[in-house]
Amino acid sequence: ESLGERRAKAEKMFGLMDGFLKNDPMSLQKDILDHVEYTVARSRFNFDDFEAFQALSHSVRDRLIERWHDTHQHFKKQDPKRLYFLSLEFLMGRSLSNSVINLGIRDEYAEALSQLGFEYEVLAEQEGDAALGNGGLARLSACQMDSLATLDYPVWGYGLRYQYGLFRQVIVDGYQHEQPDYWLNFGNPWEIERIQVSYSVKFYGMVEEKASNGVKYKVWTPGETVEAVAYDNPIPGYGTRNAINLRLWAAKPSGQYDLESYNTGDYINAIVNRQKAETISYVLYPDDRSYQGKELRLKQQYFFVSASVQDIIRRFKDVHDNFDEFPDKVAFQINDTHPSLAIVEVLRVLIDEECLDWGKAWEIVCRAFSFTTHTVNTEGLEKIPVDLLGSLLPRHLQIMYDINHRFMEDLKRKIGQDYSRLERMSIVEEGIVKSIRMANLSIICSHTVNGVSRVHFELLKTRLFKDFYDLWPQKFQYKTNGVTQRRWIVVSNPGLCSLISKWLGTEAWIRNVDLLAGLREHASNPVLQQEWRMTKTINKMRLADYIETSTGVKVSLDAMFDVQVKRIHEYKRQLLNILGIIYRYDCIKNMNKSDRKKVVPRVCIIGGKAAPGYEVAKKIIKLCHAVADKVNNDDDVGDLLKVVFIPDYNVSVAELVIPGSDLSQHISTVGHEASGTGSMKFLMNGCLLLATADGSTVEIIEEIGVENMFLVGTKLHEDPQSGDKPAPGVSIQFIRVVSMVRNGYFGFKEYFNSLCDSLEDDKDFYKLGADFSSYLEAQAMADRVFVNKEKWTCMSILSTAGSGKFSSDRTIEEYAKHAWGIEPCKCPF
Ligand code: B1H
Repeated sequence: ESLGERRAKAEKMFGLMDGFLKNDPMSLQKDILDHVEYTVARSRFNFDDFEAFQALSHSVRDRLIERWHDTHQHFKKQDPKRLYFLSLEFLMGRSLSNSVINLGIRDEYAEALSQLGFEYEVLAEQEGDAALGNGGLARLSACQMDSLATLDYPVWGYGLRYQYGLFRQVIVDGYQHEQPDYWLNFGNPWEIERIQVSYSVKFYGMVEEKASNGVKYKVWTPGETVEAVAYDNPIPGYGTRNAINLRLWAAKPSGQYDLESYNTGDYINAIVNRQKAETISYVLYPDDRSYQGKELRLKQQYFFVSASVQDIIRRFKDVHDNFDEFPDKVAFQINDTHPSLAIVEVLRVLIDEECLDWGKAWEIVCRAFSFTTHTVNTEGLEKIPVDLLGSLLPRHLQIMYDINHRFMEDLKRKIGQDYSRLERMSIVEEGIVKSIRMANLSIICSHTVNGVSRVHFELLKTRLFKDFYDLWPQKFQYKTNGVTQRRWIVVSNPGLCSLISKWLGTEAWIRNVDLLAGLREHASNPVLQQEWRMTKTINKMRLADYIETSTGVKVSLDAMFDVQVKRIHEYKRQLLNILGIIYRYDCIKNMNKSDRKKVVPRVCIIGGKAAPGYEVAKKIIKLCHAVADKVNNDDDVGDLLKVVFIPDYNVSVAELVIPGSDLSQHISTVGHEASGTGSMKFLMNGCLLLATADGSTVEIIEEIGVENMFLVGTKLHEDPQSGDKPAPGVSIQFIRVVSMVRNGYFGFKEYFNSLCDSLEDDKDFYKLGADFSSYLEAQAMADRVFVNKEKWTCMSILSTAGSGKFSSDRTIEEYAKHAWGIEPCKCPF
C-alpha cells in the first residue's frame, strides 16, 4: 500500500466518523441503550440493574478507548523516554466511578441515567473489585498509575492477569474461611483482549555453548513454551486527555503442537495437557511478605517479565536500529524484587539474541533500572533456591553467576579481603539451601534504590542494606509513598469533595493537592465546622447501614467510629487494639450507673484478611469475634461499646469505611511498617489518627503537628535502633486483660492459649506489653477530645488540610525527576 493510498483510506474513514462520542444526556442514553441491545444483548425494554451497569460500563469504555488511542498515537509521534512500571500486583478495585470522574462526565451520566429511571449510585454498586494484589504494595501501584496518567507521563504498566484475585474472606462462627475470587465470571468491561499481541515464553531445557568464527555464544533450548496474551486496561488521567495503558498478561497454551502425541492418537490427553499452561496466571499468591520459593510463583514472575521485556524491546526496535539510545528511551521501575528477573532477562536478550557484548549490555541495564524496596527486615527479602532457578531458567542462573563473579572481583579490589562483608553482599547465599538474593541482584544492577518513607530510608542505610549504602551512597533515595486524592476523596467522599471545593473556591486541589492547606485558615470557623460534621454524619450513616447488613450489628451514630482496617499481621498489632477493647469493656463493667453516663460511646471496627496459612493472624480474627459476641450482647454495655469485624475488607469496602471513620489506628511496632498508606487515606478524609511513630506516620506528624493526632509510644525519634531498648515494665492492666482471655472469659480457652503465651514477658516480640499503657493513654485522650466537638472538628479539618504531602502526585513527580528521568507528554485535546 502506498502512502497516498493509505492517506485516502484514512480520509474516507474519518469522513465516516461523526467526530468523538458526545457527552450530552441524550447521546449518553442512546449509547447506553445501544449497549443494552447489542453488547449485553438484552431488550431495551427489559434489563435489570446489573445489565444496566454492564451497558453503562461499555459506553464509558468507548469514551476511554478514544482517549487511549489518541494518547498512544501521541506518544508514538513524540517518542519520549517512556517508563515501564513492572509490578506483580495491582489492586485496582472498581473502575466505573473512577473513570467517569476522571473523564469529567459523572454528572452527565447521572443525569442521563435518571432520565432512564436508573440511579447512578445503585448501578455503580453492581461492580465487583479487581483485586489483583494483596495490600499496601498493590494499592500503591494502583494509586501511582492514577497519578502517572493525570500528570501526563508516558508510561506503560505491566502485570499479570490473574483469573483468581485475592481470596474472598468469609467468616463462619468467627473463623476466617477463604473462597476463590473468580472475578471474571461476569465479564470485565474494562479490559481489551489483544489476541494478536502475544509472545512465547520459554521454560526449562538446557543451555549449550556454541561457536561461530571463533566467537562463543550460548543457546538455550527450552523444554516448555507457553504463550502470553495481552489484556489492555486503559487508565484515564483527571483533567487531561491522556489515558495510559496497564497491560496484563494471561497464559495460554502455545501454538506449537506436540505432533507426537497427536499422532499416537491420544488426542484428548494432548489437549488436556496443553491446557495446563493456563495455570501460570490462574491465581494470585495471598501471602504478603513471606517468600516460599515455590516453582509456580517463580514461573509467574518470569512469565510476566519475559512477555513484558519482549513487548518493550519490540516497541523500541520499531523505531531504533541499535541499542545505543535504549537507556535514553526506556526506564524500568521494578516494584519490589518480584519483577527483578527483568534485569537478567534484558541482559540475556541483549547478549544472546541481540549479540551485544557483555560490557555494552551491562552498561545499558545499569542505566535503565530503578528499584523500590518495601521491606524492613532481612527475613522479608526474597530468596530463590538455586536448584529451582537452575531447572526452570538455566540460562538466567548462569547470567546471575556471571554478574556476581564480576561484582565480587570488583568489590575485592575495593574493600580487600573482608570475607564476611563479601559474603553478605554476594548475590549467592551459601547455606543449607543455596539461594539467590533478589534484593542484592536488584541493588547491584539498578541506578537507584528507593525506600518508601524517610524512616524506611534510614533503616535501609543503617541496617538492611548498610554494606551497599557504604559502597554506593549515591544510589540510595527515598520517595515517601502517597495515595491518589481522586480515588480517596473525589470518588469515595463526594460530600467532602464538594465541601472542600466550596471553601477553597476552586476544584484545582484535585490536581494540585497542596491547595488543601488553604483549609487551615477556616479550621475554627463555626460554619465550616458545622458543615464538616454534617458531612461526616452522612458518611457515618452510610457506614452504619453497611455494618448492619454485613454483620447484623446496629450501631449508634453518636458513638466515635474507631477503625483499624488493613491486612492482619502481628506487627500491625490488631491484638493490641483488641486488648484495649477488652480493657474498655472491663472498665464499663466495673462502673456504677452514674459513671457509665460519662463514658464516650465507641464503635470499634476492625477489618482485614489473614494470609491463609498464617495461624496467629487467624486466631486474632477469631478473638475479635469472640470479644464482639460477648460485648455486643451485654445489656450493661448497650451503645457504650460495640465491636464489629467487617468481613472481606477490600478496596470498595475501604471507600465506604474510610470516609465514615472518626478515628483510625496505625499502631505497628516501631521499626516494622516501611511506610503505611492507609493512614494517608484516613488523613485526607479528616479522620484523626491514633498511631505509633512508625513508617510514614513520622512525616504525617511533621505535616499536621503532633497535637492534632494521638501518638502512641515514645515521642518522635529518628533512631531506628531505639526499638531495641529494653521494654518498660508491663502494667497491671495488661496482665489483667491477657488473663481474661487466658481464663476463657471470651470462651475458646484452648484455642487462644498460644496467643496469650506469645504475650508473655520474654516472648512479646512486638512489644504489646511495653506499649499498652501508652496506648490506653492515647485512647483516653481521644475520648476527652471527642466530647469537645469544636476541638475535634478543628483537628479533623487540620488533618485534611495537612494531607497534601501524601498525594501520590508528589511521589510520582519525585520519581520522575530523581529516578526515571521522564517528562510529561500531554496529548492535545
Ligand atoms: C509491603 C510487601 C509485600 N511490603 C511480598 N512488602 C508480597 C511483600 O506477594 N508478596 O510476596 C506482597 C507484598 N508489601 C508494604 O508496602 C509495606 O508493608 C507497607 O508498609 C507499605 O506502605 C507498602 C507500600 O510501600
